[in-house]
Amino acid sequence: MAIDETPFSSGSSETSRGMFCLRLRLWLQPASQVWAASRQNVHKLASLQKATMMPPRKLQGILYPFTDLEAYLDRSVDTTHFQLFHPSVEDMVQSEKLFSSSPSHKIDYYISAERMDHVPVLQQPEVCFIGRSNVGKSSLIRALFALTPEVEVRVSKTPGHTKKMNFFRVGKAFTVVDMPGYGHRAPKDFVDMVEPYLYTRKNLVRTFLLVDGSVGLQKADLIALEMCEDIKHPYVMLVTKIDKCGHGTLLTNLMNLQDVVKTQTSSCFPQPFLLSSLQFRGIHLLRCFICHLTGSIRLTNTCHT
Ligand SMILES: Nc1nc2c(ncn2[C@@H]2O[C@H](COP(=O)(O)OP(=O)(O)OP(=O)(O)O)[C@@H](O)[C@H]2O)c(=O)[nH]1
Ligand SMILES: [Mg+2]
Repeated sequence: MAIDETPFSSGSSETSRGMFCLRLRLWLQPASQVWAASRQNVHKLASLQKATMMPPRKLQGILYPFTDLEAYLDRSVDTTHFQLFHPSVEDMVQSEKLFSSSPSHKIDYYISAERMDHVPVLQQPEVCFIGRSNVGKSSLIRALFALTPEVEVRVSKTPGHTKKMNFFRVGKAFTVVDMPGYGHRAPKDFVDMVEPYLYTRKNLVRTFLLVDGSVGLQKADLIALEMCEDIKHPYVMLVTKIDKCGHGTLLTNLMNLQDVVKTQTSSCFPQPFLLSSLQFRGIHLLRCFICHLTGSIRLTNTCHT
């Protein structure tokens, strides 16, 4: 079945949005009923199938969070970079399957490591999540794995909760690593632990650097950014907790971040990803991006990564 290249281009009519939802439901029907059957107590927005029950405009904001902000931007602002990675919903459906556990594709917590010599040698591509304590790394990983609630990812209001590098296996496809945070109440050996990993990990395909969208870039974030630049390994900025502030604050913080990325970085992907783990906004898009980066899916749309 064919789909529009930009399923929710801004300014699309209610009719086309309605058609889109209908097509999406049709897609999701035959295969997904099987893999959705065993999911109890899963957040209703964790799966695309359930998300499509939302009104079209709301669904658009969940799948492509930037479209919600676009209306508040001056027309003179070039928004190309904010939508470089803009997969079709069909691609998101494919990615969702990778984030769903099955007997032939097990998703599980694998191991925790405190030092580099505890880190397992793995062949599959790996992605890791770094950022200040409390920025929402573990919550984000928990949202990514929400379709497999048996995989326990611990989160806490108290900064400095994650003390070790926690490895999660996604079948044979890739590994996800939750890192301890830096800054306030960071584990003492953060530098001994995380830096060597980032500098030497051979199978690391992407580092995700999280910043809190409700407070914007902090001094500690700029230090982390400098470290990522020094490593010269590709990384991506993720803007978390977008539900916590109004459009004005978020846009100011986002524009400031975009300016820093543009003027001070060379290894950073130009598109920051907007996320709310609480409301599942941007989670489907990020799942798809991870699957794309790790070579786990082939996109139907061309994109510029
Ligand atoms: N409103 C809102 N709160 C969030 C979001 N993501 C995380 N939080 C909250 O932020 C706090 C910290 O979340 P964690 O995921 O534990 O943060 P972390 O980055 O893993 O923290 P450390 O392990 O200490 O480095 C918790 O109280 C979460 O509920 C979000 O998208 N929106
Ligand atoms: Mg954590």
